[in-house]
Amino acid sequence: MDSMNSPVQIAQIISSSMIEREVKVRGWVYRTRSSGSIVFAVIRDSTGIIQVTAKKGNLPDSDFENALSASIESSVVVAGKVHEDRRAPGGYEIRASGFKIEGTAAAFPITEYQSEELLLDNRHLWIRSREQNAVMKIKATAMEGAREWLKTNDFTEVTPPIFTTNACEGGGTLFKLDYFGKEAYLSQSAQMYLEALIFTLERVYSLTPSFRAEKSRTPRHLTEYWHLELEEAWVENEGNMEIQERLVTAMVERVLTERKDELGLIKRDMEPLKSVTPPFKRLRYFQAIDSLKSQGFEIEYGCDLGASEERAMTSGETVPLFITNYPKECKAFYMKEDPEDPRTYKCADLLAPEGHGEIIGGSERETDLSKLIERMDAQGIQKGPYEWYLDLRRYGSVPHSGFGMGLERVVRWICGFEHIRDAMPFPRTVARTYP
Ligand code: NSS
Repeated sequence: MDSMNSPVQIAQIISSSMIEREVKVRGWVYRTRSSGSIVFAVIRDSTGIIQVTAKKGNLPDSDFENALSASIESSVVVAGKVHEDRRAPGGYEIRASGFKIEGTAAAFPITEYQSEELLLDNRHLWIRSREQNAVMKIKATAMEGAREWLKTNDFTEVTPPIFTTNACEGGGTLFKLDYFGKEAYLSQSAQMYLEALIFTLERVYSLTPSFRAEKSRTPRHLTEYWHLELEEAWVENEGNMEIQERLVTAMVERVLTERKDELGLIKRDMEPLKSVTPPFKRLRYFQAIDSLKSQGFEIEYGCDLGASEERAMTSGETVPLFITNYPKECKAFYMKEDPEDPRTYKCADLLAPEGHGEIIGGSERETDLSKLIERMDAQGIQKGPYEWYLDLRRYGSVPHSGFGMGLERVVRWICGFEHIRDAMPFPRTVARTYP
């Protein structure tokens, strides 16, 4: 068998007519059954599944015994001829002339109906499922769509640090660590470093893990997530929103073009995604509160929107929605005051439609040094660790804006999942760091 043609991927067999061709595939046993002299084994590889039939007499006896004994998730190398078979998954099967076992699998702990807990405990094995395979491909394609858009729009990718000594998004959600006897933190956001980098590169982005020590056990919070952050010199809040809507659209379009099969496999209705095109709707925070009040929500001006409020704002929508001009008390000190409504900042959160809620937080940045210092003092923020940040306003400051996108929040929406952990191969939540 080793002397045969080089192996092909299962998707190749299914997409191009390889009928009557001798092929070799390498993969894992997805399911198997036998009726005495014939074994039906469905094999999966990274690209799909295909049925292999091994009939006693058509392959060496020892290979037939291999086919008979290969347990679920054993790794195998199979050779044979491709036949059309309407009853087989994908419409083709391989009639085996060789069947080797590479690595035998012990009784697989995951069977058809399992509790969520057991699946999470066995995440290292559950990621082999076809659904998880599809999600990871969708996520990778969304990132590719983003990177391509960023490249064509003159953004330079940069690599900010993860160890930091200042909080970007407030001390309440910082993971503290002992850094050779001094206190340091895991980054919540690369923003401040990106702000420094625009003074040399003008338009920058980074994709890094961000860490939030939030004890929120909700379907949209992770303690570690992938954060796509952009920062743009010479761009004001409106331009920042235009960049967001074009970037999000590019990501969704790329997934719709390249990942139809995967979206189908996870049973995602693709119609709502097709209507994602700029411009996205814009609503001021105060209008949003009025609309929520008229829907019966007990909410007052001055507090951030919660998950149920965000759901109510977007559940009937298919296009994302910007909520702009949050009151200052809701948001971080670095945002730019809106001269037309100084109660508020020139900022926007982008809410994903179909009830998914916030996927991006962004703003124009305050360039007035005295305003920054005033706010830090009022909020009791020690200026020492931020001196370098304040320097950015002292040496050739320019108007600038930026934002951060939670990649798993975006994938959760694109996939139509209830829980954000399904957008991460090894999710980190308040309750879980294993496996
Ligand atoms: O806190 S944010 O709203 N904003 C920032 O961190 C800014 N400093 C980003 C910037 O302007 N460069 O977080 C941004 C996004 C937010 O909209 C979510 O999509 C995501 O980061 N995010 C999270 N995703 C998953 N889990 C958690 N806990 C989480 N927190 C924020």
